[in-house]
Amino acid sequence: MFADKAKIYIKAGNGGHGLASFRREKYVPNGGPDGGDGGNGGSVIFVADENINTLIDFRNKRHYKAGNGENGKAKKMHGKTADDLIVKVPVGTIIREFESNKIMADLAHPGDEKVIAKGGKGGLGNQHFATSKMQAPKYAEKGRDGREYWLTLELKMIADVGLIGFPNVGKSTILSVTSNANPKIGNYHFTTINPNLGVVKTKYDHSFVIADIPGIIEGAHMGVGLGYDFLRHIERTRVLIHVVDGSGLEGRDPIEDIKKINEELYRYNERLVNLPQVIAINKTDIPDSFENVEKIREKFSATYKIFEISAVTNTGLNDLMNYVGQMLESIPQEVFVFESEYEEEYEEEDEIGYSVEKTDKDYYVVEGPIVERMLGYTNLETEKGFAHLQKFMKEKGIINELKQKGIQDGDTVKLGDIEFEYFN
Ligand SMILES: Nc1nc2c(ncn2[C@@H]2O[C@H](COP(=O)(O)OP(=O)(O)OP(=O)(O)O)[C@@H](O)[C@H]2O)c(=O)[nH]1
Ligand SMILES: [Mg+2]
Repeated sequence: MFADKAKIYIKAGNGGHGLASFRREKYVPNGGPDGGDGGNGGSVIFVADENINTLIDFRNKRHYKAGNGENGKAKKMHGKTADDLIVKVPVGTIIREFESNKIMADLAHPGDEKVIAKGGKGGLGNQHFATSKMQAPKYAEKGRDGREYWLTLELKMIADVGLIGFPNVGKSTILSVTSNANPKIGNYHFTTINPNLGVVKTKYDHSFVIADIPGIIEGAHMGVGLGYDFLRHIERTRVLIHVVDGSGLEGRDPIEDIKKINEELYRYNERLVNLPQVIAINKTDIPDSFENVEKIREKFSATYKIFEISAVTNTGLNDLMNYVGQMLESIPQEVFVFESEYEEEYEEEDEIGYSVEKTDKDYYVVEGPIVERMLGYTNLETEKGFAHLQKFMKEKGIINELKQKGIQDGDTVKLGDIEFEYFN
C-alpha cells in the first residue's frame, strides 16, 4: 500500500515534581529542607532516516509517548530525567500540527532532526526556596506537563521528473515501460489514484526518479476529478513531462488540453508552471495522430521541446528519457525546504507553588512565594483588594485545598502575614 500520509499522536513526558521534605538526622530535631528536583520529561524528536521509505509504519502505530521525569527525592536527590523518544521518518517528511495544518518541520535532508514536542521541565524541590524569612518552606514546584500534539505526517516524494496530463493519456504506461515501476494501467479515466514512483536509467548512465500522478482535469483546483492534492508530489520535481494523447480518440482537442493542464498547475502553485517542461505526444502508433502532431508542433514548438512517442510500441521513449536525463544534469538539485509556520504557544512563566497546612484545630497556614507576591501588590484595606484576594485563592486552588483539609466557616486562615476568618 502506498502510504504518503499519516495522522499520529505524540506526547512528551511530564516533568517530575519537586519534593518538599526535611532532613532527618539523629539529634537534629528540625533539619533543613532537602527536597530534590523532579527530572525533566523526555521530548519527542523526529529524525529523517534514509533507510525508511514510506509512512506505512505510522498507519499501524499511531501513539508515541516519551517517558515522564521522576519525582524528586529526599536528601536533595534529583528524580531521573526521562530519555527522549526518537521517531524516525523518511527523508522529505513534512510534519504538520493537525488542527491548524501548519508546518512544524520539513525534514528534507538525511539526518535532519527537530524537537516537535518538548518534555516538561521538572519542578524544583523545596531546598531551593529557603530564604532568611522562610527557612522551612513546605512547598515545592510541580513538574510541567510535556507538550502533546496530533500531527499529520506527509511524505513529499522527491522525484526528479513528474508525468502530468489528462486521464488516460498513457502516463502510467510510460512509467511502466521506462522504469522499474509496475503501475496499474487501464483504458478508463482515473486508473491511477495514488502516485507511483519509478527509477529510469538512461544510456548516459545516469538514473533519475520519475513520478506518475493521477490525471488532472479542468477544475481540479476546485476539487473536480481527484482534485489536485497529489500535485504536491511533483512540487519538488525539476522537470515535467507533459503527456498528451495525440490520437484524438477521446475526441478532445490536444491544444486545449495542454493549456488547461498548465492552467491547473498555475492555480495550484505558480512555481509548477514555471518548471522546465517537455511535451510528449503519446499514442502516435494510431494513424489518426498525424494531424494532431502537426497542430501541437505548430502551436508549441517555440515554447517546449516536443517528442512523438508511443508507449505501447515503445517508440521514442529512449530519446525522450535521454533528453530529460540530460536536462536534469544542468538543473541543480536544490532541495526545496518548507519553512516552519507553527509558533509554539507561549509557555507560562514559572510559578512556584504554595503550601496549605492545618496547624491547629481551626487554624490553617498558607505560605509560599506566589502568596507573598500577591500580597505585595494587593491592598487588602480596600474592597477591591479583598475581592482580588478571594479570586486569587480560588484560581490558584487554595480554597479547594483548604476544603480538602477540612476547613469550616469561622476557622482562621493565616496567609503570609495576615489572618482572617474563613467564610465560604
Ligand atoms: N494505442 C495506444 N494506447 C496507449 C498508449 N499508451 C497508453 N495507451 C493506452 O491508454 C490507456 C490508458 O493508459 P494509462 O497508462 O493507464 O493512462 P494514464 O494516463 O495513466 O491514465 P490515468 O491513470 O487514468 O490518469 C490504456 O488502455 C493504455 O493501454 C499508446 O502509446 N498507444
Ligand atoms: Mg495512470
